[in-house]
Amino acid sequence: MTTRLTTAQAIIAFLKNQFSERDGKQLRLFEGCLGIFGHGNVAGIGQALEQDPGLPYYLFRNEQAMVHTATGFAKMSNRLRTLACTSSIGPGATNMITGAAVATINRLPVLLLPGDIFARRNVAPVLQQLESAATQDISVNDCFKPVARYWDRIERPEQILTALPAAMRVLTSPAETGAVVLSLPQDVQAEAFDYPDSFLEERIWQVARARCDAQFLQQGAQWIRSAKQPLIIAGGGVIYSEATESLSTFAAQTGIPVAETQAGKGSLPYNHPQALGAMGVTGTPGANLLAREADLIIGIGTRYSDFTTASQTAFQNPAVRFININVSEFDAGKQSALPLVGDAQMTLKELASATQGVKVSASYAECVANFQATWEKELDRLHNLNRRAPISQGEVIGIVNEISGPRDVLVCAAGSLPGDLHKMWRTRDPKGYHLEYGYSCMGYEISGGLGVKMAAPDREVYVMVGDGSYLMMAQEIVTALQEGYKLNIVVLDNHGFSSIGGLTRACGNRGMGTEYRYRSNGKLDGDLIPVDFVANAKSLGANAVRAVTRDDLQEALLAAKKSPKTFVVVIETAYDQRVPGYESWWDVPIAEVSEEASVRAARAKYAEAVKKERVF
Ligand SMILES: Cc1ncc(C[n+]2csc(CCOP(=O)(O)OP(=O)(O)O)c2C)c(N)n1
Ligand SMILES: [Mg+2]
Repeated sequence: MTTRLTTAQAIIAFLKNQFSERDGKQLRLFEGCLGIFGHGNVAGIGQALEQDPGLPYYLFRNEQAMVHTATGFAKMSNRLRTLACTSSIGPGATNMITGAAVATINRLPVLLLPGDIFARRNVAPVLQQLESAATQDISVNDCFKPVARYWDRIERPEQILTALPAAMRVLTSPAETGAVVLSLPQDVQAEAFDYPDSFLEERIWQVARARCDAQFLQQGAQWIRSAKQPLIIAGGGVIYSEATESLSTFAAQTGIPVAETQAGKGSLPYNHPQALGAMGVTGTPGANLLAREADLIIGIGTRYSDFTTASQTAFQNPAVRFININVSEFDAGKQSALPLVGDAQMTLKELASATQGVKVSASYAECVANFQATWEKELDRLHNLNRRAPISQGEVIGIVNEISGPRDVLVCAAGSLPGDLHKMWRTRDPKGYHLEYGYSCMGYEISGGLGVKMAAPDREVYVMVGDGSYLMMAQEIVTALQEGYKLNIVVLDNHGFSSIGGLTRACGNRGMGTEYRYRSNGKLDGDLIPVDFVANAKSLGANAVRAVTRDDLQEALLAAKKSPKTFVVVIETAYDQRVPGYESWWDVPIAEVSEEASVRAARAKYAEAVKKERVF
């Protein structure tokens, strides 16, 4: 039996019938399709979506942003469901490339359906077509290739019979997932074919809990037994695998302390006895000092980014060894580790039974407890840093943290906030801390936050966003209002790039181009440019207020909590009242020669620091 459908109609009919299943729990793989129509998709995918409301359609304002929303949705759903994204050809398509990179780098599933130039070719060059004198087999959509985990161009309607299942396999594979791109030539979208009915039936994609090699597991248990100062680094994989309880049990049973990466934050509640806080460049003193001395690092679901390894200076014990628990063989092999290639939850359970009776020394346990207590005191100091307007970013974080509920979600991505949040946010729920820090993409905050809210409408979502990121991408506030998804957005206005301004000064420079100032006498160092973020947010339809003091901020956040619609709180923060770094370093190469003495001094310090970088 077959049904005659256009390629686009068949794609939509197929997508609405896909499910994921893990631990016996079934979810619709695609909760909807986000999009912006143009001539490259409106008559194909657009026609199919209008005809078949089985896959709900959400109109967005910017294609990059809609991919962020899909990514936020997938991350909040522990990669068990996502959203599809449709764009027109040309600029609509290439606007999604940054979004695809975010998804792939963070190992999060999104399905992108960019329109493409005619497969038929006779009318080329069509509007928005990139031409090549060397081949007719190229379009701007080829730019997706390096940022996609699966990329395909559908030049005949029957190709989706094999392309779609391949795409679904990648999306639902914990080890391979990322952006999947199916390029859809405008003419092929509208072409009809007799699709077998079996192709369009419900399919359930089982998400496996892979077990690691039994012998490797025994070897890992042996290494743990003989370790004197072991440390766990918990990455995003712990949370995606829903392994937080297994980790909590394993840490409590063995006494091994746990440091968290940005994606792994929330693996343990902040007050768990083995929780050491944040690892790496944006880390806490306890995590970084113990990492430096550790003889065994157990990395779970981490990709060991330079922020985690402090540019490979974090682990200084000459005898340090690594055990990596990871679904991806690629990540498991990093740091020359003993690779336990398997699901985090499953492997942690097996490791817990293989290490029965193992316990860290009393002095090591005491050291962990002391670090915890000292850090709580430091947090109190940071929460009360300035007390006068403009208040510090740390104070804003403390107040938002206090007012948010235990199940609410904090969303952030770029600027100086991620580093401060990583250290300071007291996470109480495994899904309570949502940082896009694989790509740290300015503009993810509000659009990604919308995806979080779509995935968990029963939780309050707190988007913390710098003025720079807000100015880059705030337009999805309109989409949030359109769909009735309420966001609490806190805009921290420090008149520019506090993060990069600090960085360039640390490199011996004077901060050129990192503050929002008028050009004056040929330089960008005139008066500050006043931007009325409250008026801006109101003009989009949101509720918005300006807070100046700590009390204002508290009051505004309480009003936001009660508000049924998206609420924006704008607060000016001190540009240079910053949370310091603790016991870590980040490799940002400094000019080897310069006329500036300050740059030469910074270079000399850099040349010393870089010597600590290790190759494993
Ligand atoms: C899309 C994008 N462009 C550039 C950067 C580099 N970058 C990182 S932080 C930053 C400044 C962010 O400014 P703001 O949002 O105001 O945060 P602040 O640094 O003031 O905390 C820039 C330009 C980036 N991460 N993403
Ligand atoms: Mg700023």
